[in-house]
Amino acid sequence: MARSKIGLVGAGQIGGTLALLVGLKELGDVVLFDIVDGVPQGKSLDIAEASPIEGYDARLKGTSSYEDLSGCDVVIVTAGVPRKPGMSRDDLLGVNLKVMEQVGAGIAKYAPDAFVICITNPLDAMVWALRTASGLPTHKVVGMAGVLDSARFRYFLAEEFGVSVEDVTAFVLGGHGDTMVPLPRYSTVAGIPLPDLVKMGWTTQERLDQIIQRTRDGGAEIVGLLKTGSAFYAPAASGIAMAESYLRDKKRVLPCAAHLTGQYGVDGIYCGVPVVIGAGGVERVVEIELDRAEKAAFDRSVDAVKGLIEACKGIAPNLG
Ligand code: A3D
Repeated sequence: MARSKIGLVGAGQIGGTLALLVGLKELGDVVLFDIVDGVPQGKSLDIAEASPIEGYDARLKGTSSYEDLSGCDVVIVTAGVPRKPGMSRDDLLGVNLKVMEQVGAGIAKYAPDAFVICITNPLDAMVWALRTASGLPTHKVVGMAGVLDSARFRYFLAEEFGVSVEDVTAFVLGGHGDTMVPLPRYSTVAGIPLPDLVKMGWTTQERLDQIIQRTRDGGAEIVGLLKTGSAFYAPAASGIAMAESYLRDKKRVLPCAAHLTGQYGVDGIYCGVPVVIGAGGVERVVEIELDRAEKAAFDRSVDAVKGLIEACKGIAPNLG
């Protein structure tokens, strides 16, 4: 069977890490695309030269030509600019919207059958813009945010409890960023929900609230430490988990920014919800019951996403 072909649009910090992970996991051949000539070519060659040491077989090609995306099974988009200290994700809107229009047109022309994962911020608005600009079916275009947000939550919880990250599951809903909604009652250690762990004396409600806030601020914490650029190792690992679920038809249940058509009372926008990703793309949206407080928090998050999409339509009316 021919190897899968994975297009990575944006060869910056996340794009380069994605290419390395595709190699290490032998997910397929890589086309690394960027508008800055030399960068995708240089990174591809560097990663290819690591393959004899790590023992992976993959062809890697760096390019500035959209034509090279022809026949891609998966395209992961990180093109755009990342945050600098003091910037919110939303500050990136105008610049990255134009990038999504270009990238969407390139995907429509050369890789219309691909499963497309958007990582560019502000995520929930950019995945909407990318889907609209590309015209691809909504179940084939999805945004990465929840996998990263829940990984951060899981890591902090595992640290707090002194248990393996493998045994901690976490559930987050809503938009990426400050309005993200972690759901403690659906987050567990080996199946034991967090509120029960508080009752068992494993932690206190106060500590749990601090961890939730740290999760919400997870991106800013890294931006503040790095001072230039934003997180890239964990975001790349998150994108790869989604790509792998599609390519290997694993049908993993992952929190992703998915196009909603009435689920959770939301219609026509992208928002973070648990979905099943398999060979059919987004095969199912998992809709759980929310209590009153959770629904209110989710609705606030949805309103923030709607505001960003309206701003996009103001800047680029053709996307409306
Ligand atoms: P960076 O290292 O700057 O890479 C972005 C790359 O995009 C650069 O190499 C640019 O040359 C390239 N680029 C710019 N315009 C275009 C274009 N029109 N076509 C093709 N390539 C272009 O950034 P990064 O890799 O650190 O981050 C990439 C994006 O991911 C940013 O928007 C971040 O804010 C976002 N991000 C999202 C998350 C989420 O959880 C959603 C997490 C971390 C970063």
